[in-house]
Amino acid sequence: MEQYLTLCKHIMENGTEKGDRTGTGTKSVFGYQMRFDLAAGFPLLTTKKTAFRLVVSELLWFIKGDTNVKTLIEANNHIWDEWAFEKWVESDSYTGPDMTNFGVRAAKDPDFKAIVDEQMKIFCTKIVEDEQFAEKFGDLGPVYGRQWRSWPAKNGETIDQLQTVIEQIKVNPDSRRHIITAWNPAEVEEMALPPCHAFMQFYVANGKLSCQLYQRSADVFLGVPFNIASYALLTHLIAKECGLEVGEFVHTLGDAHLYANHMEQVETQLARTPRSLPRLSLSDEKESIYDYEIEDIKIEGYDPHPRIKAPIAV
Ligand code: UFP
Repeated sequence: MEQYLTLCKHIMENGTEKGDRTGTGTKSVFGYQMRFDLAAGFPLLTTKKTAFRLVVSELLWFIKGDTNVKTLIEANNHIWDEWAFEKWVESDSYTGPDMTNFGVRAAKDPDFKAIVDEQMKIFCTKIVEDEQFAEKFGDLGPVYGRQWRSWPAKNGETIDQLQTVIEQIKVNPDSRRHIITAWNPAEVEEMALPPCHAFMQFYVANGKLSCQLYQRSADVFLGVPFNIASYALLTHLIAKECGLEVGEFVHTLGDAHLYANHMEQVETQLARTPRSLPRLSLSDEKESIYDYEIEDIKIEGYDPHPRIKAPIAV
């Protein structure tokens, strides 16, 4: 994963200081590309422990077309909590302490963070225990799952982009139209977070399936390691279903940034030496990409350096 460390160094050395929506401040470059040979090992970061189980449960959630955090919370995956929580605390139903700008405030003030954590716990419990609450506040709007599996078409029907791509890879592998886009301009306003990994294309040559992703906005310390693993996994799953080997994952970034409050963590990581990549192990019993459950997808031989904590910008 030298590619990833090179990107971090590149931003540290060449990035422009730039304000951003979250008010945190970043160092940023525009336009960058990394390539990962998926046959050479699974690209899960070894210079810090990265929670593969979260990658798996989130990807299966996308693949199944789900957009409600309930499924993730039940799988003990809390990566989307903040965005659903935000909708709740801004609504009339919320009666707890003031949560205005909770992300930025919690990052600066540990006492306030404890209050946020407590409200977040209440939120997660309600999502799991109260079906109506989950329906109202757990749904993130028409995010990835909806656009991948049921993009609303003009005639009132929906388009299953994922299924179309899989079918086309099987019958027409040479096509240059193996595209899935999550960026739906008509619905961006309704989404809790407009898609960051917005547009992907698949490519078949020499019996191998490759994938290129265009990611418009990339939190290089916290988000990107997940995004790489997620698309590598998606490529493996589609390749398996289509009877192909895996080729490359090409990761193209738009605004690639390091948040101002991640700099120390990045330095820690850059001082570490990468270790050999783990391998992916997929259950042989699943016929279709839609049948996988979390326990069917495992990573083997993963021996990373310890985890590095960093605050997330909401
Ligand atoms: N982000 C990622 N990867 C993701 C994801 C979010 O890096 O998969 F969902 C980061 C990028 C950015 C923030 O720092 O989240 C989104 O903010 P914005 O919409 O302002 O680009």
